[in-house]
Amino acid sequence: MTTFHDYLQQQREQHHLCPQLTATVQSIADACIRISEKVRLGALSGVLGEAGSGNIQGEDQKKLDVIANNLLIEALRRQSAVAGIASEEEDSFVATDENGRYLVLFDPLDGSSNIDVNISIGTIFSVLEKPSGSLNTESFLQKGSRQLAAGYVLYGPQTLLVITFKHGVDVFTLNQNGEFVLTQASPKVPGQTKEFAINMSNQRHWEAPVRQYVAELLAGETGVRGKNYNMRWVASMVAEVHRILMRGGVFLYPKDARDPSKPGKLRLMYEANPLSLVLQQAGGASCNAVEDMLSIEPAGLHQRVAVVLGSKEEVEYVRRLHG
Ligand code: AHM
Ligand code: MG
Repeated sequence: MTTFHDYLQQQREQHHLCPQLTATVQSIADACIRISEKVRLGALSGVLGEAGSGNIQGEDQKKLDVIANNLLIEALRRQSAVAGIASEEEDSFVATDENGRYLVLFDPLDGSSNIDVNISIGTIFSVLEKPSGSLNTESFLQKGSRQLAAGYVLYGPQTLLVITFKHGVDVFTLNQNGEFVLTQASPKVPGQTKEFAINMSNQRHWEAPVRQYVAELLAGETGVRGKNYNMRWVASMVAEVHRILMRGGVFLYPKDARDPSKPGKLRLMYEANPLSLVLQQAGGASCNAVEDMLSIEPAGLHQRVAVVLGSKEEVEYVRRLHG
C-alpha cells in the first residue's frame, strides 16, 4: 500500500523535487480531505444551498463553494512555502508568506450546479514558481507549460486524487481512514475514441467549425467519420476529465456567441491549464481550438478560454477544422 505521503517522498527522491513543493501539494490534499468530509455529509453538515453572495465573475456562490475556498486558503496560509494564492472565488490574489517559493491557483469546487443534487464535483489545483521580486498579479500570469504540479480531487462515488509533477500521472483513492492510497499508476488516455462531451443546448451559438464537427459525429458510421459516437455531459469538468483519463473521449466548451466579450466559459488559470497538464501528461491533448492550451500567454487571473481536450486524434481533428 502506497499512501500519498509515501508517494510524495518517492517522487521527491526520484525526480529531485523540492521538499517545499511536495509539502505544498500535501497541504492541498489535506484540505481536500476536509472538503470531502463536508461534501459527503451534505445536508447533515448544513453545507448545501446558496451562500447568498456572488464572486467577481458574477456567479452566485453556493455555501460549499465558500467553505471549500476557505478550507484551502486556511491550509495554504499555514504552509510557509506558499507566497500567494489565486482562486475562482477571490477577486484578486491573496498574499501569504512573503518568503514562499510557490503560487497556488485553484477552483475550490468545480461543478457548482451539481453541488445540491449529489452529482460529482471536484477541486482543481495548479502550482507555479513565484518569480523573483514583489508579488503582484503578473507573478501568476505564467503559461500552463510552466506549472510545476497540477491535479484534481474528484468527489464522486469515490473521492479520488489525481496528480502530476510532469513525470506522468497517478491516481489515489481516499480510504476509510481518511488517507489517499495509490490505486492506479500512470493511466494513459487512449488516442482514439467514440465518445464526446459538449453542452448541446448551446449549439445555435457555436461557430461554424464546432457545428461542423458535432454534425459529423452525429452522422455516425455513414458520415465522414465512419463510426457511431456516444455522448456524455456531466456539467462537472473534473468528472468529464476523469472519464477521459480512464477511457478516452473528447470534451469541448467552445467559444460561443452568447457573450462576445468572453472567449469561452471556463477559466484558463485554474481550470483549463491544470486539467490540460494532467491529460497531456497521460498522453492526451488540449487546445483552445487553435493553439496548444499550455502555450497560451495569460492576460488575467480570471481569463476565460475555449477548451477542446481529450484523445489526441479528436483534439487534432477539431484543431484542423479551425485551421
Ligand atoms: P463552475 O466553476 O462555476 O462550476 O463552472 C464550471 C463548470 C464546468 O465544470 C462544466 O464543464 C461547465 O461549467 C458546465 O457548464 P454548463 O452549465 O454550460 O453545462
Ligand atoms: Mg469551475
